[in-house]
Amino acid sequence: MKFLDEAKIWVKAGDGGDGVVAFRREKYIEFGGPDGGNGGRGGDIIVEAVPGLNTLIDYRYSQHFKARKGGNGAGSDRTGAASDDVVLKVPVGTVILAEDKETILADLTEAGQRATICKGGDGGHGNAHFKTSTNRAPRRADKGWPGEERWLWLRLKLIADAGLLGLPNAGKSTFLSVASAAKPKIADYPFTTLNPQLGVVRLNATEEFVLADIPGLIEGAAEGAGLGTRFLGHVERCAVLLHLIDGSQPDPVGAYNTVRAELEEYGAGLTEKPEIVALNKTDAMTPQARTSRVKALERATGRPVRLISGVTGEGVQEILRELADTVYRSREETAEA
Ligand SMILES: Nc1nc2c(ncn2[C@@H]2O[C@H](COP(=O)(O)OP(=O)(O)OP(=O)(O)O)[C@@H](O)[C@H]2O)c(=O)[nH]1
Ligand SMILES: [Mg+2]
Repeated sequence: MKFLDEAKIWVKAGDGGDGVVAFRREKYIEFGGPDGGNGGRGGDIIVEAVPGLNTLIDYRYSQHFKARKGGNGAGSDRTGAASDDVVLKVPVGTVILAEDKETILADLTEAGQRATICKGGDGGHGNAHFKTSTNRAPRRADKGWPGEERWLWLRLKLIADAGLLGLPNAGKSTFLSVASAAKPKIADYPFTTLNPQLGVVRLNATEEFVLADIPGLIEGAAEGAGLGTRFLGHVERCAVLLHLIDGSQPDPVGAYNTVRAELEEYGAGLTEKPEIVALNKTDAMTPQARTSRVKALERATGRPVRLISGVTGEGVQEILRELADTVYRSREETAEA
């Protein structure tokens, strides 16, 4: 299935049905009063997060959604039928933004969560409604009220507990493939990963968390170089970031700083998130390189640096444990807040 994490759509709620002018006409009853009914309500536009969807691709092909007009009123005080709401199904994690792409109308983070984005118009009053002691035969009936309409942006921010970061080729997808059952594409060229991928990491029968792999970042990503930073939206909700650095390359500190500078440029609080730093591909390093590169990285980052290898599995279980503990701690903090 193709992946799409942004879509612009136009929605319009149903107009209200019109009220009518009608008078009671029956044999033997003279001057039967007004009995024109009200119009029915137009349908709302509702957006609902549903499980099992993980892309907005459906909204690439179909971009206009309209709810039907409410039924018109009728004689004998009959109200028009309300029309059905239109429910747009989106993946869990979808943010609904106004046309300015900034104003958040709704953030659907749980399956089943719904938001009414446009309200249907009320039906117009029929002439029965305008009857008064001084005007017993009103000829006034109102048209239905228009339904709201607007342009919307749908933006998917995947819900993952932990996110993988690093330059292209750092070994992010390899790590995801050994930590979970996910089967991301892996290759020795940059930008192998073109779309975010999620995997469920199962530590044991009761402990699991969701890990996200996103395309690699390069210098200038925030200005659009490489695949840019747009995929960072998918790690915005993560409790912890795992920053992987290719230890088989000579300048791990430069690699670390490049990625951090892009996070800084992107904003959204990513640099304040808990980060675990790991020097990857230890299997491809000499013992001297291991020692000197870890030392250099620890000095530059001011924190401990893990040594791992996605290929041999060295250090992988330990780091998954550490990620899980950070995720649980953050879940507890959110629960308390
Ligand atoms: N020796 C060694 N090679 C590794 C290790 N992990 C990944 N690689 C290799 O490094 C290359 C890149 O790996 P990927 O997992 O595709 O890297 P990535 O970070 O997902 O790259 P992008 O998707 O392009 O950002 C592949 O050739 C992998 O086989 C490791 O632990 N040791
Ligand atoms: Mg990859």
